[in-house]
Amino acid sequence: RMNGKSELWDLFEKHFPVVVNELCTAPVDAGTEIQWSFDRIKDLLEYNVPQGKRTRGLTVVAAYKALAGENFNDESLNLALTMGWTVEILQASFLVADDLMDQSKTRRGQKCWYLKPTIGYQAVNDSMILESCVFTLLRNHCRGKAFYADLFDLFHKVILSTEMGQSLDMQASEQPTVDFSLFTEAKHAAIIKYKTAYYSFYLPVATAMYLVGIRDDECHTAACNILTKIGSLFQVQDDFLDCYGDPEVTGKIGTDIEDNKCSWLIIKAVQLASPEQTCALQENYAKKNPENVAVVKQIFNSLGLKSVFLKYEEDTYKSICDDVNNFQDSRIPHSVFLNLLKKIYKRKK
Ligand code: GPP
Ligand code: MG
Ligand code: MG
Ligand code: MG
Repeated sequence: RMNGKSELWDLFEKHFPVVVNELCTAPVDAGTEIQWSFDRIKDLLEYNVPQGKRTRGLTVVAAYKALAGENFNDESLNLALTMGWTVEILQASFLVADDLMDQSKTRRGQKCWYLKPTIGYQAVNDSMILESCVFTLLRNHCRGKAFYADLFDLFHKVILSTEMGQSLDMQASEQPTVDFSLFTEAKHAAIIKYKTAYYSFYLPVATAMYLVGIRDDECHTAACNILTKIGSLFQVQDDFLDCYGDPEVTGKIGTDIEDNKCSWLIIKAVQLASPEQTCALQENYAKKNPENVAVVKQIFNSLGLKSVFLKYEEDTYKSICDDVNNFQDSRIPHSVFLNLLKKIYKRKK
């Protein structure tokens, strides 16, 4: 394909309006007033859900295809497509709230939802609406099926993990003063595993596992260990791209330095900095002024953080490949993990 997109992408693309239609069709007895609210949800979904890379949603469908074997049929493929968009809607719910909390300006190449003139703090409610849409879709499509309770528990647990990770992330950054002693590797590892890895990598694959009836703890734990490792690498890349990514490509402008984030880059910088550089970092981190941000970026550059990151990315990639090779359960082909890993390795967006 010239545009690098797949048949799966087309199939998934076509399914989005089906999901929107389902979520935005008012019951026949709904009054005209609440009809307005349904129309608004349509705008909310169309602005915030389909513009991303769709990695999480496509992963549900690709993993379902890889795992289904003889269970594969059009009806269950349709369910996998719906669950793929369910995960993308959950992601949108997190991003709408995250951009407000991080005071970001752009997302996926457009203005953040909360910055739209008619939205503002309504974004809080809109994030909650998006989360409710997740459970509407689960109920509409899975109620009465053997895996309903498993999926319900999975989504609920993963949402709470993400929220706990987000609160660790916010707690570390909302300190009244800059205190790098709070930014430890262990804290960073917990932040990224909880705020990103579970929902971005374990959730899509676990959803596919439950859809095909793989529900034992041993298999879920083993898969989760590898998938959260991939997810943690993904968030380290996100931390790196916050400073070194091209906003034209990532679709977002970094805010980690301004926001006093416990990011991979600042942890590495503090480890490598001279006492003078540490002082300068302390004076210039967590300030909105572009001149302060520039000083921080200059120190990052002079410490060679780009190559430190590239080495980390390569070493982690290899270590995850070893983990996949040691993964024994034949119900999950190694390609499920390796395709994800390949997709994110050396990513620019
Ligand atoms: C990514 O952090 C983590 C999330 C988007 C999860 C948010 C969770 C909530 C419960 C709201 P980030 O701020 O580094 O992402 P980005 O760089 O995309 O803004
Ligand atoms: Mg953010
Ligand atoms: Mg954030
Ligand atoms: Mg980020």
